[in-house]
Amino acid sequence: MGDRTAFRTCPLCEALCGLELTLDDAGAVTRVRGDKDDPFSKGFLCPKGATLGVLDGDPDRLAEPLVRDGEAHRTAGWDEAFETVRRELARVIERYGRDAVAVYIGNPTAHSVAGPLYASAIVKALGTRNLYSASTADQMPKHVSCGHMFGDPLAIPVPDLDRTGHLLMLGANPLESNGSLASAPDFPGRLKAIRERGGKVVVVDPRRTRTAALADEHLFIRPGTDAFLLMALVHTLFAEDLAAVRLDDRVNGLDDLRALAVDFAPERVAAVTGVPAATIRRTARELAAAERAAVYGRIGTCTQAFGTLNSWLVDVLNVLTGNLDRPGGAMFPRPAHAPVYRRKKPFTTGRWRSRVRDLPEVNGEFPVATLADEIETPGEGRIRALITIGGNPALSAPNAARLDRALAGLDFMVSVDPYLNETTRHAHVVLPPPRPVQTPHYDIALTGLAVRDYARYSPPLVPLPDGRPSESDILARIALAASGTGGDPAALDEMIISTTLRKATGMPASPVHGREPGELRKMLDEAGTLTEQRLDMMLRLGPYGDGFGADPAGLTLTRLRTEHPHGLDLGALKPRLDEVLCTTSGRVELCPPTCAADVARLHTALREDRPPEFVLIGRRHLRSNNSWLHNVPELVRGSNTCTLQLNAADAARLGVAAGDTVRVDSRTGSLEAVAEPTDTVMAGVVSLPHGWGHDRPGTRTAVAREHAGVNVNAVTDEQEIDPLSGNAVFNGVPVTLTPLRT
Ligand SMILES: Nc1nc2c(c(=O)[nH]1)N[C@H]1C(S)=C(S)[C@@H](COP(=O)(O)OP(=O)(O)OC[C@H]3O[C@@H](n4cnc5c(=O)[nH]c(N)nc54)[C@H](O)[C@@H]3O)O[C@H]1N2
Ligand SMILES: Nc1nc2c(c(=O)[nH]1)N[C@H]1C(S)=C(S)[C@@H](COP(=O)(O)OP(=O)(O)OC[C@H]3O[C@@H](n4cnc5c(=O)[nH]c(N)nc54)[C@H](O)[C@@H]3O)O[C@H]1N2
Ligand code: SF4
Ligand SMILES: [Mo]
Repeated sequence: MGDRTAFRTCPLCEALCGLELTLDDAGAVTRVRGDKDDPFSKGFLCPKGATLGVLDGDPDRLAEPLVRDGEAHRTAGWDEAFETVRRELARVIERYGRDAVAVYIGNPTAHSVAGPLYASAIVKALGTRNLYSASTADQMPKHVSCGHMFGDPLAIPVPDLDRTGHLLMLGANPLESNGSLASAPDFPGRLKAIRERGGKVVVVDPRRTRTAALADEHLFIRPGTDAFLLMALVHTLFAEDLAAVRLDDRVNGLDDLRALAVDFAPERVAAVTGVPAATIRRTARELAAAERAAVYGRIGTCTQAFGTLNSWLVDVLNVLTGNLDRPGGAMFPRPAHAPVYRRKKPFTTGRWRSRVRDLPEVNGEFPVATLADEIETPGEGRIRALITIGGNPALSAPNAARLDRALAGLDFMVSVDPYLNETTRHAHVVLPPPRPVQTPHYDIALTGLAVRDYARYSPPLVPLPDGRPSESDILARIALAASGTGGDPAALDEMIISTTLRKATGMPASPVHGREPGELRKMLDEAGTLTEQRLDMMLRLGPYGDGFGADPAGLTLTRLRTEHPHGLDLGALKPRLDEVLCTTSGRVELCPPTCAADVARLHTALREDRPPEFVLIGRRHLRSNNSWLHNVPELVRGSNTCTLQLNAADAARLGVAAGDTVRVDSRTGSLEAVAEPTDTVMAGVVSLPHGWGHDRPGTRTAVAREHAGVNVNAVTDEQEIDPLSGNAVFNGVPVTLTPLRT
């Protein structure tokens, strides 16, 4: 046979790059290149994608389930593993009730087909309110602000990078992260192109990042103070009569917003933000004057105490400058698999509340910041069992050291994860998903955030050995175990398919209205596995779909796979506010009462501003990926290190030199890190990357252990959250520094 070439989407980050893989006879990946024929990524590849083969063949990747015997894990067969899950979940539910079982869903689940298609079935089958995910350590504020403004927490406008003439970017560093909540392969190239066509890029960040260095202008900002800056920009637009709302008849709350912003003149916020008043005014004027502009905020603006206010004000600026839903502005992607005819219920939060801290449910979830409370606090409804799916909260959650201890006390834990790591070492059963090349790929979550409408399906390149379940099978079998029925996972897919088709045929606006569900069901058979049939169904009901034959030229999974193996470009983003809006008023809520009420906290903070001497923020590295790529030798070389960056003048004052050890203390804990003085970090700010701390006993990641680093979340605080979204606060954590000479 010899080597063969195959194509697929990189599953590692949000950029959706196409890959060209070379595989040998045995199915091992021997080479990775960018797929030149992918219409979206056009051959772009980053260092992480380039090592997908190494990751795929990592000897530490689990091939079989593990079951815990005392403190150690042993290999087990799939039947034994699933039977243990069924038995132990049943035992906990019978003894303590359904809320005693919690689910934690981690980041890679947003990059898989299995996660979006099957994880909710597990939660439903359990009937638990204890759902947690990495979303409350990430983008939940954006869901909440979009939910309040547009009615749908998934209606997130993205910057129309390829057509904008002016980009104001806060708390994002796409030169390291490759972009987030804005899927754009070769994000750096797209930024350069803005400048090349005469546009302007402005970056707001407490560090002079690689992205800031590429931009026309970089504004240093004190961590956690973006809401003041954004309010002052809004203030200036009103005060100087620069607001040019284009969607006048579609917007509510303009006067309320103007009244709210009155108190935030640039002069009032200059000291707290560190941004001079004249710069704020100029920034507002330039934003208003630009013919096509977009404001974009990312993780730096979400993981702070004012996360929801920031996320809201970013889109307020897009509306006020006339740039929402317009080419070159901030636009709503139209993913091929999401039906547009479905009417959604207007967004609300707090339909139920958490037991210990009385926190509102948001998007059906509780904050990961309260997971340890719910495990540790005695009483009815206490969490006794946990299912983790592709997550490493023992490193990623705020005050992770506490959560790590809490996990050790669970009656039962099962993890769907390819590694025995800091989190899964606590699991009684570990169920490993197959290798990436054995896994189908379609970006259900991320194509809804892409800067062009785009679809690509990657079938598995290497077949699974007999009896080896796919990740979809694993999740479906957990769902069945949770429901107490056991049996054939196919029954779950059949149920979801028949429910969806029945609903679709009953909806007047759907392309299959009035048709016979049974006839449609048969048409899915040719798509392949049940997972593929479900994808086929979604595509055919979607905005570019064939409507089950209604539009013979439309999209099906088979067509996507056979006619577009390198992916299908569905064009630039299109104005579609009408399709998206589902507020009760039918308008964009520019000043939602919930957000307006939270502005009181800004006033309080402005009055009480006595900044701590040092605050901690995070950072990302191009060759890292949260906690789980540190086992790839090629990625943990060179500059990808877990150092404490601090301002060079601060370091000199403290007598700290490069390479010295510094102790970092906070309310919750303490850690020791190696100092890296630099003038890229502003005075009073220190920065540590997250996802490190691989020195725990009982893990099986040999390379990561040699590059252990320290866990920044030993000093972040689970009691500090953004109240509207429950999101964790990772940026702006007050810390003290103590030099420890080595
Ligand atoms: N290489 C790599 N890529 C990744 C990841 C990774 O770990 N490594 N993780 C992926 C994930 S899960 C996500 S969510 C995305 C995130 O994608 P990005 O949001 O682009 O992530 P970061 O690179 O952390 O950039 C955040 C920036 O916010 C700045 N910042 C910190 N505090 C503040 C503040 O208070 N205000 C402002 N304005 N800025 C602040 C930081 O200095 C940092 O430069 O990246 C994804 N891509
Ligand atoms: N201090 C601080 N903390 C942070 C952040 C920060 O900026 N600063 N960022 C936060 C953000 S944005 C995020 S998204 C979270 C991430 O938090 P988590 O999602 O909890 O953590 P990850 O490190 O992404 O863990 C991924 C896990 O999934 C497993 N995995 C990899 N591939 C697969 C797969 O195909 N299937 C399955 N089932 N599992 C797989 C890995 O082995 C690993 O155990 O961290 C948050 N924590
Ligand atoms: S940018 Fe992201 S999607 Fe593209 S190759 Fe790198 S890790 Fe993969
Ligand atoms: Mo994230």
